Amino acid sequence: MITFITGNKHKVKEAKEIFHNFNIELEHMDLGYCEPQGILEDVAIAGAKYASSKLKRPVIVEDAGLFIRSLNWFPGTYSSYVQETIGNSGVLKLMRGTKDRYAEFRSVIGYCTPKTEPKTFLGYVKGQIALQEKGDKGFAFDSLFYIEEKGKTFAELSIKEKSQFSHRKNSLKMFINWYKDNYSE
Ligand code: ITT
Repeated sequence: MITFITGNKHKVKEAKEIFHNFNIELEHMDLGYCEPQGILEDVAIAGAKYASSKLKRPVIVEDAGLFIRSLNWFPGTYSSYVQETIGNSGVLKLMRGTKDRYAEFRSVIGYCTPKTEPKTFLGYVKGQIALQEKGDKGFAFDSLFYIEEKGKTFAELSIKEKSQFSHRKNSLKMFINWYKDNYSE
């Protein structure tokens, strides 16, 4: 049994979809802890360590963000603050007239048990910042994140479709593979 610590209900839905095909039980808990600001890996390590020692059980946490190349990879670790302040329309304003619209979503899973040091797993997905928002599924930056091969934004995909190739799918898949190899009971 793994406990996923997050305050974001969308992440829980996506993680459940991804864990669904594997034989690992996932429960969800919101500890409401305050995240330190920093690179994704450090945030995930600190969160996983804190939660596993507090709950005395194995946990995963996730730190994710949107990284836009022409903005020097902003908002990155400031993604949730940017989402809450300027939002998607603010990001579109920052990108006005910009030709290079390459962006990545990155996700780092931090895993920790009370007896072991934290481990991290990084996954990402490549996309483009759309010229305008499209789609009403998903959350946060999803309506801005355009996937060329699909001809759609993340917000035009169902959770099932998004979870086949998302940053979250890629980081969780790495975690699950490692976990199965190391903890196959
Ligand atoms: P927890 O830390 O409690 O898990 P959070 O929402 O604060 O929840 P993060 O710090 O990992 O999560 O994520 C930062 C922000 O990045 C998040 O609030 C969204 O604005 C954005 N984000 C992350 N993954 C996303 C996704 O799949 N689709 C759209 N936006 C995403």
